[in-house]
Amino acid sequence: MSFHAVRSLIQERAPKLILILCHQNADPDALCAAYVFSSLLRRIIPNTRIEVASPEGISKLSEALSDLLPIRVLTELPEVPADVIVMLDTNTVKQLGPWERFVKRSTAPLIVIDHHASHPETERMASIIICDENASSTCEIIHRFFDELGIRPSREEAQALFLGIAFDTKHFVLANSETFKAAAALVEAGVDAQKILSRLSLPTSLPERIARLKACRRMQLMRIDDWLIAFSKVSSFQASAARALVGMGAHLAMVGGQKGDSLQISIRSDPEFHRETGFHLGRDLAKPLGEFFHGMGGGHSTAAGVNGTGDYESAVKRAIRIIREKLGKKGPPSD
Ligand SMILES: [Mn+2]
Repeated sequence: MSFHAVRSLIQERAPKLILILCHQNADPDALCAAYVFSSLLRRIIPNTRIEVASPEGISKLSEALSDLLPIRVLTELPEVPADVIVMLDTNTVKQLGPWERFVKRSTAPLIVIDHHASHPETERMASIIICDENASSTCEIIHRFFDELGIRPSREEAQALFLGIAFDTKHFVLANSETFKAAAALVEAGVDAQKILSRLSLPTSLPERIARLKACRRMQLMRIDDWLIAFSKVSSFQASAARALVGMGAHLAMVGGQKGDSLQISIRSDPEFHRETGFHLGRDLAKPLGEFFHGMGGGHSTAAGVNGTGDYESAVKRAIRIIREKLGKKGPPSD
């Protein structure tokens, strides 16, 4: 599927309102993709109303980039129904939180553009899916649309695409050759790489530092073969805490948070673990955990998340079982 399919669908439908949705707490990749995709659509259908929306708002870092992203982001759904819905950087409707039901009920065609492993439920719902797991970011996919159309992004568009790509690749650490080609083209289009990269780091807040340190203190460590698996629990900043545990030496870290019955889990692994074992966090761990806890899970090979109903302790037990099974029960587990 390519951008031409998107263009045909939109031209056929002649929509009055196109609604572009980002996941909850929209990160720079989602938001930059939304900005550039909406401005690309404006070139094709200049008189159509296009709105960008993110349930419950965008991330702190995304907010800090607002001077580079001249768009309004709605945190409430528009008062009139959308004729076409676009979901960006979002592989399951669950990531839309309170808007999940709205998207499920809507009869408007759904277009999904994403770089996460696509979810069967999303595949059933979508009219068009442009999903490439090899792309570093949704922004890298959006950048390809310019090539397909034979047009160049403006400096503002190029800056936004560069931001999204740099963010999702952790400053190009996770980039592949295609990513670098895209980055080179964007620099060619006027991006000052150093200046843009400096915009991607925010000082770590005190609550986040505390969460990371608490996660270390509460950590349970286990060893399966030569792999070190860390589990911990904090009430917020689970993703940051999981990253911290991997940074300290865990091959895989799973950090959960529980509010009442609802369970939120972030999982991270280091690239070596994925390379050597083929263990894909999104597919092999987050997805089955999400199903087990009556919620949803998914993500990338080395970063994934789960939302569900249940308690943290049973999630850890379940996760250990899944990891052991997948790693082939090669060696005796130990503390
Ligand atoms: Mn992304």
